[in-house]
Amino acid sequence: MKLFYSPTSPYARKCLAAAIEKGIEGDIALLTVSPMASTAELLAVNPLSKVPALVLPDGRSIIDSRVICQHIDGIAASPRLIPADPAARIDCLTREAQADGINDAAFSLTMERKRPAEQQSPDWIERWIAAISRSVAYFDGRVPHRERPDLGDIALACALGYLDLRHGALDWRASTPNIASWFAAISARPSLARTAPPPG
Ligand SMILES: N[C@@H](CCC(=O)N[C@@H](CS)C(=O)NCC(=O)O)C(=O)O
Repeated sequence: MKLFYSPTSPYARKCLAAAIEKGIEGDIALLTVSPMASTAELLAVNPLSKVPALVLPDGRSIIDSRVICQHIDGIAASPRLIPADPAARIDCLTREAQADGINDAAFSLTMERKRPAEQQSPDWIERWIAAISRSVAYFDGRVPHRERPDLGDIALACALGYLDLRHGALDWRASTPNIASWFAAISARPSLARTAPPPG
């Protein structure tokens, strides 16, 4: 399989970390691309020009990190990243969606702040920061105590890592000590340590 990947993308990191947790990363070749460059290779697999995108051995492509992670989880029976029990599954996927929502707001904020100052929207910036802050607080009140992380946990760790990478000034740990401790511990797992974004 080929994974269109960017080392700074929290969505792509989630997929690679999931593959490492499943023990199948050796089956995945990384193709590092900048989605903003919209190369012909990336557009051929994802007309949205977004990473991650996964190309299967038979040539089919899968886009969107949540769909890719479902595929990765189905490749090997264990460990399960998405629980089989219907209620636990929905809980896990909801936490993944919430964490990805942090990424959506944080990525929008990153791109907005790259625009000339006079073109930036203070209203949108305020809205994205508020969404991030509420979502981190949501997780602070629901600190996971699982023996093994599930996909929701991996997604959350990748989202918090992206906040550190791009939005350190938000100082998300200041009012969320519970999830900050959890994040410090889970970050030592090989799946997350090996996929940590490059500094800067
Ligand atoms: N919902 C998508 C979001 C992917 C996404 O937005 N990736 C960013 C990189 S972090 C991207 O490729 N952006 C390019 C663009 O928005 O044009 C997923 O979960 O895979």
